[in-house]
Amino acid sequence: MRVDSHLADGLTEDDVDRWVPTAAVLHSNGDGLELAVKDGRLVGVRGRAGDRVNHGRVDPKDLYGWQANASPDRLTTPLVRRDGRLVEASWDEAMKLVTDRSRALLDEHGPSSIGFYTSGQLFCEEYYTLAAIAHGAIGTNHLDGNTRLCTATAAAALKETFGCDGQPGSYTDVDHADVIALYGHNVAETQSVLWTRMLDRLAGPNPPSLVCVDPRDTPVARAATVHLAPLPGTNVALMNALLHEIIARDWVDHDYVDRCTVGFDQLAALVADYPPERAAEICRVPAARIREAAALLGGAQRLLSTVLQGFYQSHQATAAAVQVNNVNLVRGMLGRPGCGVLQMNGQPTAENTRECGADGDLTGFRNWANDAHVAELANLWNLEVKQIPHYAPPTHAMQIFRYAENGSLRLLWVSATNPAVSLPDLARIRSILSQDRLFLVVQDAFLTETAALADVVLPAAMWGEKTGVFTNADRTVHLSEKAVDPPGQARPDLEVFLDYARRMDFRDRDGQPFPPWHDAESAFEAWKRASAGRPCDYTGLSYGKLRERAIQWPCDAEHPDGTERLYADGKFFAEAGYCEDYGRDLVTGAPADESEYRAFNPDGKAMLKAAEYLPPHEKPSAEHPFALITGRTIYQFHTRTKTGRVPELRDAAPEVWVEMSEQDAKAHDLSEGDLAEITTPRGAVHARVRIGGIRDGVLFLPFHYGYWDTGDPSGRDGHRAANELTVTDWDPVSKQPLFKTAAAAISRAKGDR
Ligand SMILES: Nc1nc2c(c(=O)[nH]1)N[C@H]1C(S)=C(S)[C@@H](COP(=O)(O)OP(=O)(O)OC[C@H]3O[C@@H](n4cnc5c(=O)[nH]c(N)nc54)[C@H](O)[C@@H]3O)O[C@H]1N2
Ligand SMILES: Nc1nc2c(c(=O)[nH]1)N[C@H]1C(S)=C(S)[C@@H](COP(=O)(O)OP(=O)(O)OC[C@H]3O[C@@H](n4cnc5c(=O)[nH]c(N)nc54)[C@H](O)[C@@H]3O)O[C@H]1N2
Ligand SMILES: [Mo]
Repeated sequence: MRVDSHLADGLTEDDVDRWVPTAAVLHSNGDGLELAVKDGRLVGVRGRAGDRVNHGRVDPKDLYGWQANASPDRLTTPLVRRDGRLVEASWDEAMKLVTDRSRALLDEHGPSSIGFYTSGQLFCEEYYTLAAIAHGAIGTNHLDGNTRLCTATAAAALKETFGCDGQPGSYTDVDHADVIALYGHNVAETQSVLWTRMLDRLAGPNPPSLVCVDPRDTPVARAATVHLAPLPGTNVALMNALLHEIIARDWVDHDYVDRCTVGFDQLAALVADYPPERAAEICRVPAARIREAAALLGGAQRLLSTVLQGFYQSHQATAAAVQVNNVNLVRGMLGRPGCGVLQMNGQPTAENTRECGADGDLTGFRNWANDAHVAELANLWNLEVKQIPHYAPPTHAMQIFRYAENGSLRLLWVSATNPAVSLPDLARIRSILSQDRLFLVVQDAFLTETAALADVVLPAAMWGEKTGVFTNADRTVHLSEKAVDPPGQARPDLEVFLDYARRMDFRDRDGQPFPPWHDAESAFEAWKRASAGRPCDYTGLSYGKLRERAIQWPCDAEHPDGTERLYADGKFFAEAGYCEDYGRDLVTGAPADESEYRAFNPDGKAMLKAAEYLPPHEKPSAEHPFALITGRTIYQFHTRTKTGRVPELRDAAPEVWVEMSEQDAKAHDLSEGDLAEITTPRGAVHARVRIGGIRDGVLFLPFHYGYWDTGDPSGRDGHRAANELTVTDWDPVSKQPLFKTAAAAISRAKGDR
């Protein structure tokens, strides 16, 4: 058994005072780790050999990333804006500004003038508390997470197919599958330990076949048996052709389809119109290659499918992701070892944002349109039903920013996310966040591009400095314990939210303080009660039990050791009275109501939903001839607030670049290393050219590079962040923004050569 570890220079394991159990927070894999502590400081990390997820292996970002906690520029005191400048203040002063403004807004404009934009990087206890405060105590519908940019489509695709969020598969499916299909998922760079698990299979006996769908020549594509490189934004056409072949050649498990699903006839009728030749034309992929891929999917005995941002950050995101569910369902490949779907998460704790209802759903995967679910929540919180908004689904992030732009939302509280770099169309986002009439609270560990625009900045304790649980993409729950004290006056997010609730004097129906919990463990116990009887049931877990090992939910009296795979018994969370959502039209996003849902799915089966392909809204043109996509590199995490402060990672990928094919580079007279200007109707970015590794007609920019380390964190004249170029637009079903479809031009930047 290999256990990866890294300790500060000159130290050995003998020097370490304590090892503190935790899990990785720089991706969604949930790798089990232990932090090394010496003299009250973090000095290293090692993998947990017995952990079900990583068996001791550690991703390069996790090996070095812990050093960011000790950065000299951590925020250590609250900051408040005075005469246009951010100056140091006490917690009392800062919180008084926040509570005074909250009270004034509640009195004058009501709860809808207040909104919260949170993260996929806090802990479960923190999201549950924030959901209780926003949806319960304040009664605003405006609470969402950056999970909207990340895994909103995973949740939506699971809801459309299974009636409810909840990952069907398990990572152990990697060990058993004979075909693994990866759709828009560069697992080698974004969940490298999961990739090593796949590499183990490829190097061992009976290696699986790999299908990779990605316009770039990623490490996954290079290892694949069949690599399909479609033009960006054409995933639905490709999926329909794959389903066409599977159905036309009758690679269908009819018994499973009859027993467990509804909608097969409609699906078969729609994909009948998508022979591989039609998709080949749309996607610019050889028809023969599509047939090869279909034959692998159709001949698989144990098929594992994974999906991520190449599908999710696209204009038909949910429609495409649902077709992957359909492939597994028509093949009867679910709920057995090696047969699974992983609608992937991205961020370490995105699963909890979703479960707790901090992201556009109600707590515990409850259905906002089901009055009984809302009443249940009101009873749980001991609040009046009318206190919990349920006139519409909780507001999605792009709409929250729209309300701020319009001026109906006057206080925006941003926690653990950096929208001034990560949202699309940054010039617009900066102008929304810098308005005078918007009171902006930013809770972060660093003075980010977003914090630089705030009225109040609250210094947060990070992972390693606070205790809580979080859940990875295959439902594995880890406990992450406090190892060291936070710097200066930085405080855990949970403490800040509870402090706000106490200062606001929120009360329940009996006049007791709300929320009634007071620390991480009491918040977890409250969350367990909220999850009871729901798909994400945590009632069988406790901090004590999680100290022994990580466990997959649902975990209750019936399943005290957790649950490896959902839907093994062919039963789904899809019964109309139980489901999380009544579903939507995959093309328009129009919601169905309860009676429509019951008519389509009277017995609570899995739903096969079909969708016509629609071309992207912004198509390449004479002026902007390229399809622009954006994404990640293995060494950096998001806006680099952590990885950019760690020399090993910062220097491994120090500056933004643009990838283009050799043929395209030649046609535009660009060579390796040239400084290019990439433009879209929104803005311009300057980046060095890298040639190769991508199909013709497509440009790729990593989105990690913002402005905090450029001398002017405001980014006002910025030409570095990929999101200067992206468009304000989203998938109609999941409302996830389109980071992977825009039309762009490229030319040599002025002054180069
Ligand atoms: N190193 C590193 N790891 C990370 C993160 C990080 O920032 N850095 N972030 C974490 C988070 S939050 C997330 S969400 C995940 C994201 O993990 P991934 O989704 O694996 O990463 P991305 O690079 O965003 O996109 C994946 C691939 O989609 C392809 N793609 C683009 N457009 C299309 C298209 O139209 N169709 C298809 N089929 N493919 C397309 C891109 O070429 C890219 O290789 O990574 C997690 N892990
Ligand atoms: N163009 C383009 N844009 C994208 C994407 C893309 O592929 N292309 N991907 C999208 C995706 S999938 C994602 S997930 C987003 C990520 O976008 P962001 O969420 O904006 O990225 P991060 O840099 O991770 O920001 C997290 C912030 O939380 C802070 N933080 C860390 N831990 C804590 C904590 O415990 N408490 C508090 N209060 N703060 C903490 C960090 O310092 C950091 O500032 O970007 C999205 N934007
Ligand atoms: Mo993400």
